[in-house]
Amino acid sequence: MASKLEVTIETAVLVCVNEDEAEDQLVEDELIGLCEAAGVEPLTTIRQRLDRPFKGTYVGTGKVEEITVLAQDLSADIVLIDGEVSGMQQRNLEEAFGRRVVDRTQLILDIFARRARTKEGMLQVELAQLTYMMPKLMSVYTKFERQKGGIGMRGPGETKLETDKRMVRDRISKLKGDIEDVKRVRDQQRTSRRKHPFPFASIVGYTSAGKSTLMNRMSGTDLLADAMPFATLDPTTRKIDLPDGYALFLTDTVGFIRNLPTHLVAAFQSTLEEVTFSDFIIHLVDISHPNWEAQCDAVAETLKRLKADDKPAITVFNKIDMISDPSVRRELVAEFPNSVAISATTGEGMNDLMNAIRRQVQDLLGFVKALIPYDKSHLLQDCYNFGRVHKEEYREGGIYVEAELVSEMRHLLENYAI
Ligand SMILES: Nc1nc2c(ncn2[C@@H]2O[C@H](COP(=O)(O)OP(=O)(O)OP(=O)(O)O)[C@@H](O)[C@H]2O)c(=O)[nH]1
Ligand SMILES: [Mg+2]
Repeated sequence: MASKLEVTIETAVLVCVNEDEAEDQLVEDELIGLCEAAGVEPLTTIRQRLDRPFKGTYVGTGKVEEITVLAQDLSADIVLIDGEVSGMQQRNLEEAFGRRVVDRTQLILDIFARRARTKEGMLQVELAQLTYMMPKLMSVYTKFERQKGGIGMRGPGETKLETDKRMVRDRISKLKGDIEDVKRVRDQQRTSRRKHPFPFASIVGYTSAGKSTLMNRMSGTDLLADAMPFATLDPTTRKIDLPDGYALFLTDTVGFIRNLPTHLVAAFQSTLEEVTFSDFIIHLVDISHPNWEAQCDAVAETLKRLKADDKPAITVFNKIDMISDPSVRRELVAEFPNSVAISATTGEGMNDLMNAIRRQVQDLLGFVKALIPYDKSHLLQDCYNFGRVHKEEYREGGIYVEAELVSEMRHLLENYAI
């Protein structure tokens, strides 16, 4: 890991474009949080209220001038735009500002690049970066061609563009191949876990909601939990024992954010599959955050993009230690179906959460009565290992069991069911 001293800090003028005045501070705070995580030092923030960005320069002409002067006065290294900027807009703005322009997607990709530790993480980040940069690259070249275009110049320009395009494309397809290999390993792991018929659940939530803190509390892991956004990149799965002999596999994974870049979701498909393959979802909400409702919406939106929005979900209001008024949590829990309130830090409410999860697991289990032939008696052991056995009797035709089992295990007993 690079030491703090080696990290170069770039200074930035931040540009926030949003419609709703009430959200100004929250939008700015979130961008500042992302800056900290990316090693960017914010100097000042400029705002423009727009319902949609200008086509050519993202912000209006007046704003472009204002930013140019300010960036010059403050000797900012970069101008950071809180949105997705097209290649053409980026080029126009860089020309006007006389300095580099970085957009929100690039900033988030940069944080992911810093956080990536595993091979899978690094491959996914590089793929996301290249697919995001590709069209911008094209736009830069297009301009180059236009400038140098004309008799005698077109050939070399095009050749260089073609070569570079091919190089990026080759690298993208190589990355996709490598990710496919890593994905195969992950699929195998998942299949082998599926042989243990415990249900699967994922903790999802807005970044910094406390997912890793909760995972650490529930499973005794020592995952990095940090106030900075995107502390977690790679998913971790652990078996969790529940009250009354139930159990499940629980995954802590990457956090969501509003306007999560599309390229990131696409490149992180194999990581996010942990969510897609879950039997149910534990949606963790940071109730101490002033914008928690909008954060919930952003999570719901992302789950929809992952086609995981129809899964059963438990809503878990976290950080209740920060809420002094106990009536607030009572009202919330009453208002939201299948919800509990906890503090992952102090452990308050953990019994309620464990019971809610147990109920969810119970819902996934089915009651089975079967007569297992004596030569298949290992199946009885499986029932004990992977479910809940209520009755066991040694009869003439075999072992009679009554048990609660997940569907995979019920399937194994199908032939002997009574
Ligand atoms: N007061 C309080 N702080 C909490 C609680 N749970 C988590 N935190 C803090 O919130 C911050 C984020 O916690 P994490 O567990 O890293 O959150 P995460 O959801 O895993 O975040 P990412 O992996 O970055 O998406 C840390 O500083 C935690 O100490 C809680 O119940 N109460
Ligand atoms: Mg985390």
